[in-house]
Parts: sequence; structure tokens; C-alpha cells
Amino acid sequence: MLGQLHDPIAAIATAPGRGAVGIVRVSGAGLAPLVQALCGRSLRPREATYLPFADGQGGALDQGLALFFPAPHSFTGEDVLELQAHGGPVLLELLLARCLAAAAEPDPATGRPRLPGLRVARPGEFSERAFRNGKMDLTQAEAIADLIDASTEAAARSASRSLGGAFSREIGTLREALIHLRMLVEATLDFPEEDIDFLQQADAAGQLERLQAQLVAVRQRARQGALLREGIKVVIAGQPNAGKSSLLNALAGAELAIVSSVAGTTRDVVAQTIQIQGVPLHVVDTAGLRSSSDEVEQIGIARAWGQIEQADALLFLHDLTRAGEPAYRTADAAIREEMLARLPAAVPVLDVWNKSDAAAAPQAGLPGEAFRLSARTGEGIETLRQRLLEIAGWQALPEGVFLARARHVQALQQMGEHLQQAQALLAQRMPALDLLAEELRLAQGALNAITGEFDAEALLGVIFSRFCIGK
Ligand SMILES: Nc1nc2c(ncn2[C@@H]2O[C@H](COP(=O)(O)OP(=O)(O)OP(=O)(O)O)[C@@H](O)[C@H]2O)c(=O)[nH]1
Ligand SMILES: [Mg+2]
Repeated sequence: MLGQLHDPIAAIATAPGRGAVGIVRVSGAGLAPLVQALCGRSLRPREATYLPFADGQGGALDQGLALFFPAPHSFTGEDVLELQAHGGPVLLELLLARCLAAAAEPDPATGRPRLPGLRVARPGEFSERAFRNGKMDLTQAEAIADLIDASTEAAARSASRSLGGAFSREIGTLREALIHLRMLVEATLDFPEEDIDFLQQADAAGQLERLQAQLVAVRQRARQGALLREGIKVVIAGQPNAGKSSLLNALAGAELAIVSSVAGTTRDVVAQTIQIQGVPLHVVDTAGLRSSSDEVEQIGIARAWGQIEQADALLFLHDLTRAGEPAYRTADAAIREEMLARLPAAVPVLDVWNKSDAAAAPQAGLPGEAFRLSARTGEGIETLRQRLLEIAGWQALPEGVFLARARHVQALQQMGEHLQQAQALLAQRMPALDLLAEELRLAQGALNAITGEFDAEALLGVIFSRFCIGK
């Protein structure tokens, strides 16, 4: 495995298909002989040189730009060679194959292979090397993938902010505060005669409280970042003919799902991702819920329940024109009961009354604040969009959001839980210092997992060696 980590690697770095330019990239230690073979000359560091790429038989595969980045000043931290050729898939495959062959051939100068072990890179391996060689931390490496995958402008901008290190810096600030606190506690452990007075004098409780407050702010922004990246799933459910498919179409601005006055039109699940202020919402239209003897409709209803159970938010749609019918209200109540039984408590349910255009003014028995709209005329749709954003938990934060992943949010939450435990311990009259130290250590473990820094123990050692408690 270790050998694998250091193997030289090569890959076509540009997207598959045809384009004006295509890039083959090689990373490894000691690329100079390979550069010589492919380019017929040595290259000045970080300067583009226009030249023919040698095919190994005295001819040229293509003409293009060659760039050589000697270690450690490269993306991966190793020697990197970039060949920018014309962007034809066959040509690029040939160029990549030529790199592999030239690497295996003996170097005329030494008689040994030019670059032993050169192989095709696995997905993400260049970034992995950049991470392993300390060129970036994990959040930045992930941000590269997120930037490439970004489906909205807002997501791209915040991925770019994470890549620039905005998220890492926030984590770094938390880490510093935490390490300082750990130093105090561990020092107290090492010098028991100092015990708790020492912690009190150093205001350990105050430090812990401030750290919690900082964490809350970072968590909030990370949650927003994760929302931008992953979005939420909104399932539209309700009785047949309530206008669920019409509402999906209205939200999407396109005729995606079949609409008809026949109750039980929708059988399959129809999903569409829409954006509201850059936040992706995966909206799902489902079959109307009722007891049915139609086999296909039954399958559709079972699928609808499957979707409901996976929803992050539920849009329970009702027909306003039927609000006065007791049987209709009874059926709605039965559906609601089953929804509540099947949904985790945290999933919000938004009641929406559709067909406001066709209904007479205020319906008896409806709560005054009942949310009305018309999928047909579009009345109330904009308000619904805003409501959905609120339900998703989106707040436009003033400092700008950095893109984060669910795993980051979870890690920050874990850290918060350990800090809470630590606070509880510290609040006791005779705190169990070893338990306190352990909770803080676990908190730091959660934090380190975010950036992929596992050297915190070593770091503590360094700090401790210089740490003087004044005696
Ligand atoms: N007046 C009025 N009619 C609407 C509105 N929305 C939907 N309808 C009509 O209501 C009927 C049912 O609409 P759909 O969108 O197919 O309803 P659905 O809830 O998807 O129905 P199923 O797929 O059968 O569960 C159609 O005739 C629509 O034209 C609305 O806002 N106002
Ligand atoms: Mg439908």
C-alpha cells in the first residue's frame, strides 16, 4: 500500500469527449528523464513551451504546450508534467499510452527505466496526493470535487470559498482555542497539587463557554453550506386530484408530470430539482393517497409512502374547493395520522390548500392562517417558495457561506456534544479531571476528522515541551 502511495501516476485530466484542448498529467518523483523522452528536451520550471510530443519512433504524436512543475511547487507536491495537446479522445489515449511506455523504457543515460512503476491514476488520486503532501487539507480537497460538481452558482461560489481555505481557517480557530484549553487541563493532570484552583484561575470554564459559542457560529454556517451542496427533499403528498402534479409543474416551470381531472392520474414518482436562491430543492410528486382496488395505483401509493418516509420536508396538499366536505376532511385526517406515525418527528409538514382561484372566500373550518395558493394561476407560489426555503433552514448569512458536507456538520455536532460533557464535568464541585481531559480529546478528534489532520497529539507534545506553568 505504501508503495502504491508513491507510485508515479498519469491520467487524462480533461473531461472525456472532444474539445479544443486536452491535458495529460503525470505526477511522481524524478520526472526529468520522462520529460526528456516526451519533449525531446528539458523544460524550464513552470514555463509553457510549445513543442512536438515525441511518439518514440522519431515522429510526433501532436504539437502542444508542455509544462513542468518540479517538486514541491506543484499541485500534488511531487514533480508534475502537464502536456496540453489537442482535445481528441483517441489522441489523448495515445499520448497517455506513450507516457506509460516511455516511462518503462530504459533511459539511455542510465540504462534503467525512466520512471519505474508509472501507472494510470485512480479517480481523485492527484488531489489525494496534494492532501497527503500537505498542499491542502481535506475540506479543500473535498471542495475541489464540490466545485466541479456544483449545480448552482451559489454552490460554486461557496465551494470556491472552501477551496480558498475559508472553512479550514474557521476550523483552525476552533482548534487553537481547544488546544489551549487542553493544555490547561492536561497540565493540571500532570501537576495534581495545582488541581482545580489552577483551572479556575485560568478561567477554564469561561474559555470553554467561548469555545462553545464559536462552535455554534461555525456549525450554523456549515449547515448552510451542506444545504447548498446537498439540498433537501420535499415530497408533495395528499389525496388524488388535490393538484400535486400541477404544483410540481408550477414550481418547476415546466410540464413534467401528467395533470388530469381523473383522480389517480399519477402512478409513478416524478421528481425534479428546482433552485430557490441557489438552494437545490428536490421536489417529488407522488400518487394520490386513497384506498384503491387498482393494482397499478396500489403500487403507486406504496411508492408514495416510500417517498414520504424519506422526505426532509412534507408538503401536504389539500383541495380548497372540497374543504367543506366532511368525508374529504375525514380522509385528510386519516392520511395525517398515518404520516405522523411514519415520519420522524423532526420532519416538518406544511399544509397547503390548492385551487384558491376556484374556491369561494374563506372556507368554514379552515384555520385562518391556512396557506392557500393556486397551482393554476400561480397565486401564492412565490410565497410557497419562500416558505420552503425557511423550512429547509436557509438563512442568507452575512459573512457568506462556505460549502460543507453532511460529514462536516456531523463532526461539528459531535464536537459540540463532547464540549457539553466537558462543561458538565467542569461545573461539578470536584471535577473528574481525567474524564474532562478525555472529553476534550474526543472533541479534538471530531474536529481533526474534518480537515484530516491527525497529528494533533504531536502538536500537543510540541506545545507542552514549551509550556511553563509558572513554577
Ligand atoms: N381551479 C384549479 N384547478 C386545479 C388547480 N390545480 C390543479 N387543478 C386541477 O385539478 C385536477 C387534478 O390536478 P392534478 O395536478 O392532476 O392533481 P394530482 O393531485 O396530481 O392528482 P393525482 O395524480 O390523481 O393524485 C386537474 O383537473 C387540474 O387541472 C388549481 O390551482 N386551480
Ligand atoms: Mg398527479
